[in-house]
Amino acid sequence: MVAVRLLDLDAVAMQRQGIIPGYAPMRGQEAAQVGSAAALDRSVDFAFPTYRELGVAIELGIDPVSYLASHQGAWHGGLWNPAETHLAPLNAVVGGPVTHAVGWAMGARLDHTDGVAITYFGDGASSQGDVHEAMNFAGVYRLPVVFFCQNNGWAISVPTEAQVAGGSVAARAEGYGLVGNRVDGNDVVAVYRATEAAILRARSGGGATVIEAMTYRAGPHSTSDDPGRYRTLDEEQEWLARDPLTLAEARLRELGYVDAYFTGVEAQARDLAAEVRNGVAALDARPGEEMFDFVFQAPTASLLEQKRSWQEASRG
Ligand SMILES: Cc1ncc(C[n+]2csc(CCOP(=O)(O)OP(=O)(O)O)c2C)c(N)n1
Ligand SMILES: [Mg+2]
Repeated sequence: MVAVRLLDLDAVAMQRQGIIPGYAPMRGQEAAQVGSAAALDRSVDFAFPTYRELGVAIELGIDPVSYLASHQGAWHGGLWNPAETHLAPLNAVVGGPVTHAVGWAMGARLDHTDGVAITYFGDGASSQGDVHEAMNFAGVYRLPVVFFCQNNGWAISVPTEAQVAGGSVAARAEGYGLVGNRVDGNDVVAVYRATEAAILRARSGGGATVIEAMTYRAGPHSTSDDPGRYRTLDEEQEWLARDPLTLAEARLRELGYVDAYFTGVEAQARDLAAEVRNGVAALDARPGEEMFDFVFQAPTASLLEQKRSWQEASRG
């Protein structure tokens, strides 16, 4: 979580310094992301992220430079291999990863594997039609899915209260025949336990769970957003008191961890952030052909034609 915090802060700094053109900060959501991803069995389960999932990527062992390559503009969706790492490409379509996860889970069922899909989405995404259809489909077919909603209080400038009728995303689960569970999204252990239980349930044929992790987007929606235009400093500061890193540190200190441990963790995270910064700054543009190469497993005739004409035009 400390490494994720520092990498996230540095990604914002890199955007301000012109090294990367844009970034969606996740500060405040470290416990929700790291705690949930830690519960996955990376050999069989598969995660479907949104555009704000640095913590999930790091916890799943993705090279941070590969993750940030999409923000640097070197590649859309990230430079890691989803098939090997079990993390799907970044998805900036709000609600998009939810349908993909349900489709993947249907495939897992048909292939008789015991893999579970976890899909990340926000409180805002929970209003999308796709998400309702995906939950209903998962309920009807009793699919192995964990619908992991990070309720971070905001969908850009729209507060959750203004768009989640009924006040709870988890409560909707019942209507789809799913189990709903609202957890403290800033408590990494609570998130881990809830996700672990949902995964075990899905793996043993018990169906899908909707987890609503109550957290807060401590920074702006993206590096082009100014939250001062729609929320108060008081609100932001109230959440700072429940910073997931502070809570985790207090818990570890209770267990007997002392200063030397925390300074060691921070030093390691700082070294990593410096290494990642150099790696991101050194990323070259990818060959342009790649925008055609990875659309379909077997390219269509019209795509090949587009590639040919693009090659001709770029030579000219
Ligand atoms: C289908 C679609 N509609 C609208 C957008 C523009 N958009 C990007 S993020 C966002 C808000 C999403 O809020 P939420 O689901 O709560 O996730 P958060 O950004 O808080 O992590 C919107 C409307 C989009 N990317 N895709
Ligand atoms: Mg949100």
